[in-house]
Amino acid sequence: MNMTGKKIGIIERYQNFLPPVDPTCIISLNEGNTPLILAEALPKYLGLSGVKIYYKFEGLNPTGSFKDRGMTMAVSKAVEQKATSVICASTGNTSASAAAYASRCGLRCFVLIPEGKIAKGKLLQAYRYGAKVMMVKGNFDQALQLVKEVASAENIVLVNSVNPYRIEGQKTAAFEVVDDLGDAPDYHALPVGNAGNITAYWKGYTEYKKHGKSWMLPKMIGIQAAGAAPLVIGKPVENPETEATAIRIGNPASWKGAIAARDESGGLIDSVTDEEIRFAYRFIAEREGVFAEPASAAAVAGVMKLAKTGYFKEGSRVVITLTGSGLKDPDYALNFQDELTVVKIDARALSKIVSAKT
Ligand code: AN7
Repeated sequence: MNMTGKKIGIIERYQNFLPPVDPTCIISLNEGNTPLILAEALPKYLGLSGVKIYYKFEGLNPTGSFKDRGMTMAVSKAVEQKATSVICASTGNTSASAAAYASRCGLRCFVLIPEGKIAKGKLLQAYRYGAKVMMVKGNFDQALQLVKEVASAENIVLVNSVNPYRIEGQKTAAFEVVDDLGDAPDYHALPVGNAGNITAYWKGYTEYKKHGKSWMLPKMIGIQAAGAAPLVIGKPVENPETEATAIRIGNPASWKGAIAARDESGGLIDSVTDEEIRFAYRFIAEREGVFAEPASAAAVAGVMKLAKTGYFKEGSRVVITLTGSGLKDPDYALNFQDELTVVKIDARALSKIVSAKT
C-alpha cells in the first residue's frame, strides 16, 4: 500500500496476478490506470447506435505510451538481478520508456533506432532521459537482431518484448478494461507491430477469466499497416513501409503469440492503408478530442473498415487501445497543409474571422 495515498503503479496494483518482484526493487512511475473513454462521434459516424465503443487511452502513461506497463516490470526485474545496463531496439516508444525507467534507478540504457524513421518526440525523450542513442542504418528488425546478439553475449538485460516480463506488465491493461467494464468486451482492437501487445492482452484476458474476474473473452482484432503487414500476408516483409513509424516492422518477434490470440479468440488480423490511418487519426482528434499517434489510429481505421462490412453485432462492446500520444509525432501532425491565419492586433478583424460560416 502507498502511505501517501497517491496513485500506485501496475506492479503494486496487480501483484497477485504478476510474477513476484522484491518490493525494494520496484521501479515505477505510477504507470497504468489509464482512462477508458466512451466514443461519442465514432459509433454515430459508423451508424452503430447499438454498439458501445471505448478508447483505452494509453497515451496518458508516464512516457506517453503503453510501453511503460511492460517497462516497469522489465526494469524492476533487471534491478533485482543486479544488472548494470539495459538495451533495446525500438521504433521509438520502447526506447523512450526504457530510458525513463533506467534513469530512475541509475541503470545505463542503450537504444538502437532505425535511421530517420522515428518520431521526433520519442527521439528527444530517449536523449533527455539520458540514454545512449544509436541510429542503425537499417530497419527495426535488423536492429532487434543486433541487440539480441549483444545482450546474450554481454549479460546486458534486453528490454524488448522478447523479455517475458514486458508481456507480463502489459497484460495489466486487459485487467483494467475488465475492472472498468465489469467484464471483458466483445471485441478488442489494437495496432500490431512486433506483436507483443496483442499477445499480452490475450494473456491478460484469459488469466483474468481463469481467476473468475470475468465471464467472457473478447475477439482480438489486430491491425497492421498495409506496407508492414507480415501477419496478414503470412510471411515476413523485408522492407516494411508505413507513415505510422511505430509499427514499421516486417518480422514480429511475437508472431506466434499474435496468431494464437487471433485463432483462440475467434478474431482476426487485418491491415489498413496509410490513407485510412490519416483519416482515423484526424477523426479521433477533431471529432472526439482524443489525440493519439498514427499507429494508434490504425486500430481505429481497422474498426472503421470492419464496421462497414457489418462485422460488429448490435448490443456489443468494442474496446480500441490507443497505444500512444499524438504529441509523440509532431512532424506527422503538421503535414496536413493546415492554413495559419495571421490576425493583426485588431478586434474587428478577429470578429470577422470568427463570425464567418466556414
Ligand atoms: C504507439 O517502440 O515496437 O505490436 O519499439 O509504439 O506490441 O509491437 C512500438 C510499437 C503500437 C505495436 N502502437 O505494438 C517500439 C515498438 C505504438 C507503438 C505498437 C507500437 P507491438
